[in-house]
Amino acid sequence: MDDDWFKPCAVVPVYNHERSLPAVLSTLLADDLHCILVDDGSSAAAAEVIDRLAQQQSVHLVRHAQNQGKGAAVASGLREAHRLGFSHALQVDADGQHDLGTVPLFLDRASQAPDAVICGYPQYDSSVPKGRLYARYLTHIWVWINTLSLSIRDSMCGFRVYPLRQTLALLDSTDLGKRMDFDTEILVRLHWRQQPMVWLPTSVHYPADGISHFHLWRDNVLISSMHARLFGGMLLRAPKLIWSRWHG
Ligand SMILES: Nc1nc2c(ncn2[C@@H]2O[C@H](COP(=O)(O)OP(=O)(O)OP(=O)(O)O)[C@@H](O)[C@H]2O)c(=O)[nH]1
Ligand SMILES: [Mg+2]
Repeated sequence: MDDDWFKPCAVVPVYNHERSLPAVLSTLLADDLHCILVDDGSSAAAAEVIDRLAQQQSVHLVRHAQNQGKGAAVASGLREAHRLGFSHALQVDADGQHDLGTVPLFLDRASQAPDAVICGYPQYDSSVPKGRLYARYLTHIWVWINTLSLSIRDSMCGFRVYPLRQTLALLDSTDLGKRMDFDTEILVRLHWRQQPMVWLPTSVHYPADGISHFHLWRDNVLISSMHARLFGGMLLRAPKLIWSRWHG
């Protein structure tokens, strides 16, 4: 892990999650990670907390003057990570839902498979809202169709390690969804590029007083149109996808 070429950092998109962010950040810093916080146009009160946290050593801040969406925030963070010379970025949500005890394992896997995206797939406890759980199945089915494969186990989990060179090559060549459609779209498009992926289970907990900014209507409409767009892309690539399935 301390090889010269392997330089991981963490990228944390933040939109008004100032209550849960301090604990997330201190866990990442305790793991010796540089952290890039992306304030995605948070409220003045949240921005104040973020500013204070960003004064610590090893913390970098990127700020969007206006809210643009989780995808846009992650993309800005990945670009900043690459600019700062990191090789990999662990993307973690700021809402404290993920078990950060597995961060060293995710990084270890990334150092062993440096071209791969290391993806968490969620293990929910009973705190998960059932509606959200069932809605994910619709996305799973679309992802299976749009990749002509079952290999993406979960495309929505906000806990993964991106290899930056390969990921930025994709970001520079395609306009990806800027909101909650991003997490799924980037994995499907990386799969189309035959990017290796490693899957690790990760616990997800919904705290009783947690704040979700998922907009039921807006985000579901965006997610549906993303699946439709990807369906068109899959049809164009179907011969190649089928070929690589049987010969790759
Ligand atoms: N929802 C949302 N989150 C954003 C935005 N910009 C950055 N984020 C961050 O993206 C991460 C995911 O946001 P959440 O609201 O937890 O969305 P989610 O995890 O898909 O939804 P839940 O399952 O309800 O938690 C958090 O770290 C947010 O702070 C935005 O515009 N909207
Ligand atoms: Mg969340």
